[in-house]
Amino acid sequence: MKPMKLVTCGLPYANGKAHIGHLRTYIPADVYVRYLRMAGEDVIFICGSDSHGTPIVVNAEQQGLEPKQLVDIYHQHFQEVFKALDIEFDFYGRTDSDYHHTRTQEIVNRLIDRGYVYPKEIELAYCPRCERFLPDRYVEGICPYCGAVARGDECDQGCGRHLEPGEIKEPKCKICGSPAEFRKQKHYFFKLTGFKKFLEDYLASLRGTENALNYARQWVRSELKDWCITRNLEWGVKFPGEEELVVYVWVDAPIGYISFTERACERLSKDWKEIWLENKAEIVHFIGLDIVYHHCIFWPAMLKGADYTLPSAVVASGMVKVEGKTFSKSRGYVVWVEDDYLKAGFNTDYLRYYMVNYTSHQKDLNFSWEVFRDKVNNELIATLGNFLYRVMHFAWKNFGTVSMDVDDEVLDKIEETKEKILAALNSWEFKEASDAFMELATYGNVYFQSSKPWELIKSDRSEAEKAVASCLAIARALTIYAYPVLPRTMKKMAEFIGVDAEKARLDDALNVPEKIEVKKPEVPFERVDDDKIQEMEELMMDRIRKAEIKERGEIVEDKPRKGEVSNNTSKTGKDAKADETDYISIEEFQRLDIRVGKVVKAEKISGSKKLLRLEVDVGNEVRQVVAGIAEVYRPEEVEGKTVVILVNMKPAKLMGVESRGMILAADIDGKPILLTPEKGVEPGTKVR
Ligand code: B3M
Ligand code: ZN
Repeated sequence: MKPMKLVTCGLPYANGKAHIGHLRTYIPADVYVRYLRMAGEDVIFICGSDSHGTPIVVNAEQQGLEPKQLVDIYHQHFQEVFKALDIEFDFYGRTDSDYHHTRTQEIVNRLIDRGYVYPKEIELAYCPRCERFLPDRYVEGICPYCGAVARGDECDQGCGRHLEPGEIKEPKCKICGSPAEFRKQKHYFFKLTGFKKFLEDYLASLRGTENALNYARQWVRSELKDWCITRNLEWGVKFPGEEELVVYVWVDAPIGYISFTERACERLSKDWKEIWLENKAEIVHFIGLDIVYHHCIFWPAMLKGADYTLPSAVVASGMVKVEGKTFSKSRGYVVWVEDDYLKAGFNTDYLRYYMVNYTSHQKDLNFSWEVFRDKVNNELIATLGNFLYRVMHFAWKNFGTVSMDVDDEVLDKIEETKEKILAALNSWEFKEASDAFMELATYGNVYFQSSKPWELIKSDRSEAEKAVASCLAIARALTIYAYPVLPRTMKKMAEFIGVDAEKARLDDALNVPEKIEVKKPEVPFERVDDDKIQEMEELMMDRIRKAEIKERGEIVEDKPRKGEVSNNTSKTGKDAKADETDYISIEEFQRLDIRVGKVVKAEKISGSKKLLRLEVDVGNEVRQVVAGIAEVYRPEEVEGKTVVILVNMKPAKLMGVESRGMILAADIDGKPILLTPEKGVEPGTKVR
C-alpha cells in the first residue's frame, strides 16, 4: 500500500446552484475520506470550481455578466453549501486561478514536446450572423451517431457520446438561432489513438466501481479518435503559442486535480510531487457516471503522455431521480440544496445519511420527501437515536460513572462491525458501511431490551452495571463508527460519554476505558413531521407546475407563501380528489378574452431553443407574445398563420422579452401544435 491517498471529487461547473445530484458524489466521497482517516490513513481531499467551458461563457453572456463574475458567485455558493453539509476539502480551488493556468500550460507543453499534439485544418461550425466560430455549446444540432438533438460537444439527450468539433449535423447557432456553416480553421489534436494499447492495459488494472470500468473498457475497444483540444474562446487557459485559442475545458479541468493538490500540499506542508510525479500516493477520483469517458480515457492518456502519476481508482456514483422521475432542472424535478433543504432547517446529517444509505453507490438513487421522512424517523431515530439516548440517559441517571466490565460477545460484535465497515470501503459500498453501524445499533437495542437493566437494578446493582457497561461500549463504538456519516450528531453524542469523535480512530471503539463518566445526554435527532414533508412536497409540485407552464411559454406566477391561498392546480396524491374547485363557472370562463389572431411577424429569441417572439394582430392592435413553440415551428412557418390567443393573460417577461398574451396549442407529449379556426376568420374575432 502506498503511504498516502489523494481523494478528489469531480469539479462542479461554477454555473448554477448546488442540487441533490451534486451531493450524490460529494457526500459519499467525504464519508469515505473520514473513514480512511479514522482507519489511520494519510489522506488529502480536494475539489474546486470548474470555471471554464462554454456553459459558463454562454450563461454569463445571457445574463450580461463577465464569466469571472458568474464564477465568483457560484464558487462562493458551492463553498457555503459544502461547509453547511460538513463536506470538508483540504483545498477548494478554482480553475481560473493563475496557478492553475500555469500548471495546465506546463502539462500541455510537455505533451507538445513529446510529440503527442499536432495541428490540423478542420471544418468548424461558424455563425455567419454572429461572425464567430461556435465551439461546444454555442452550437446545437443532430447527433451523427444516434440522430438525437445534441449540443456541439456532447450528445446529451441521446447516446451520451462525446462529439468532436465539426461532427454535429445540421448545426445551428445557440445565440441567434441561424443555421451555421462550416469553415476551415487550424486546431490542435491530441494523439489519443496512440494510447490504445496503454489504455487497454491500464483499464485492466484500474480499480473502482464496475459501472465506470465496464463502460471505459468497451469504449477503448470500439472507438478511439484523436481529440481536438483547442477552442475559439477568450475565456480559458491560452493554448501555448496561439493567442486566439484556449485549451478545451476537458483538458484543463482535470488538471485542477493537480493544481489544487499543489495548493493543498502547501497548506499541509507536504510535497505534491510525491503524489503526482513520484507515484507515492494512491489517487482516487469520485465522479458522476456521466463523466466516465473523460476520467477513464482522456485523462489517463494525458497523464501518461506528460509522465504524471496515474489514478488508482475511479469511483462513479449512479444517477439521481427525484420523486421517482428522472432528475431534471428544467422540468422541476430537482431539490436545491440551499433553497430547499438548508432553508427548511433539517439536520444536515439526515441528508448525508440518505445519500449514503439509500442504495449502493453505483445504483440510481431516488430522492423522495416521504422516504426521507421514513428513513429519518424509522431508522435514524427509532434505531440509532433511540439506543444512544436510552442507554446514555439510563447510565447517567442511575450510575453517573460506569465501570466498563464489558461482555466478550459485545466486544466481538464491535470488532465484527469494524471489519464490515473496512470491507465496505474497500468495495466502495458506502451503504454497507452505514448498514453495518445500523445493525450494531439494532443489536444494542436488543441487548438493552433483553438484559433489562431497569429491573436488574432493583435486585442486583452490579449485574445492572455490567449490562449498562456493555451497552455503553456499543454506544461508544456507534458514535465512532457513525461519525463519518453523521459528523454533527455523533460529535455531540460522543461528548456525553467522553469521546472526541473528531479525533477518534476506528480502533478506539475496542479500546474501552476502565470507567466512563456519563453526562446528561440530549436527544440526538429531531423527528421529521408530516406537515413539514407536505410543505416540501408542495414546493416541489409547484416547481414542476411552473416548469410545465414555462415549457409552454405561458405566464408563471409566484407560489403563495405559507398561509396565503394557493391557486396551485397540481395536487399531491393524497388530496387529489375532485371537489368544487375542479369546476369553473360560466362567469369565470367569460373573463377569458380569447380571440382569433394573425401572426404578422415571428423570430427566434436569442439564447432560447423553445421560445419564439411573435407579433400578433388581435383585431384592434398588434401584440408582442412569447410562445414556447420553437422546437416544433420555424419562424417562417408561423408568419401569416391564424392562431387562437388568450388576450387578457397577465403580462410576463420570458428571457427578458415581454409577452402580452398566450397562444393556445394542443399538447402532444410536451410538443405544442397550434390551434387554428376551421374556416377563414378575421383577426379579433372572439372565441366562445
Ligand atoms: N465540470 C462537471 C460535469 O461535467 C465538470 C466536471 C469536471 S471534473 C474534472 O459534471
Ligand atoms: Zn447520439
